[in-house]
Amino acid sequence: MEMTASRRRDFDIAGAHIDDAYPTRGDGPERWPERWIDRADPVVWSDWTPDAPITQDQAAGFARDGFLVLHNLFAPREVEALVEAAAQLRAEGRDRAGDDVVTEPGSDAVRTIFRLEDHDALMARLARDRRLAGVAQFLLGDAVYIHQSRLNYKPGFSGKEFYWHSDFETWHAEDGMPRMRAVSASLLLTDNRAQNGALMLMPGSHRTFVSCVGATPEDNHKSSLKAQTVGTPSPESLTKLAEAHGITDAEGPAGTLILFDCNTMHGSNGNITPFPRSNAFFVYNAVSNAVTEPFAAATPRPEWLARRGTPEPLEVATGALA
Ligand code: 6CS
Ligand code: FE
Repeated sequence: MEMTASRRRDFDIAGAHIDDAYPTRGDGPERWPERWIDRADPVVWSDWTPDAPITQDQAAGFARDGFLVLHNLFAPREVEALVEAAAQLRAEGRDRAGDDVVTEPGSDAVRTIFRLEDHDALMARLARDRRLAGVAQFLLGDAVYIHQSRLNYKPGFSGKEFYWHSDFETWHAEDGMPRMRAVSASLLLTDNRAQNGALMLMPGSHRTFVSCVGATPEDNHKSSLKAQTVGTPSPESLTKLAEAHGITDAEGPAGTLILFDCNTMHGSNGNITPFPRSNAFFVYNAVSNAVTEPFAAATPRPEWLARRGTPEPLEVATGALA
């Protein structure tokens, strides 16, 4: 099927017809105004049973809000080992300065490092842990793999904001993720408070897909990971969503786990406090939802941003990390 530069509608791959349930990033306001599309996918893809890795209330809360904050899942020594591994990765990242190391706008302070499980054994073990991957399998009702992972540092004094966005809108448009069957797990490695740029989420916003205006520029990720502009809702939409759903600060001490649906509207403020805000972030995608061709970009993003090809299901591990 012919793919136009900025967007693709329905298309066939190896005989399987894939339709675009969430068209976005049209060519311009006159031809493609911003629109709200009702979510066409379940939020929790499994029925709860007593052997589920989260309680029935937690599962219901995730379905209702599109996120769940879990405290005290990790022992202090596990958190210490992860903080140490993150510091090591950051030091190496500074020296490595590869494409998969993103710095803060206007400085060389490390903002994000990608593909944690490829660079550190403890992060690879964390990625498979039942408290993350096991919960993701339950929520997504399928075997899972890591679509993307990253260490987010929001340094003290200079950490910049992440503007409001739906991750799925980007993963659908630029990576080719067909449906809303992915969940992010953010493990806090420092205390995250509203004052130092903790994640803000709009509870319930995951049920609305905001189809954004504006075609995807070439190599968009080279700027969007520093400051995202394309694929973000208008101030009018964000106002309506915030008025309807409110805004929750996902705060907690190091070791807190935030799970959020791929389409929950979220963002975070800058950090001018002396206290860094850091988290290890794993995106779990259902094996049956493996990425295809981008739905609204001329070329797919690099592998360090989105795992491509036939996914290898993760084998869930139990027991202490360290
Ligand atoms: O573009 C992405 O894939 C990343 N960007 C943001 C701001 N959140 C999701 C994801 O890690
Ligand atoms: Fe995000």
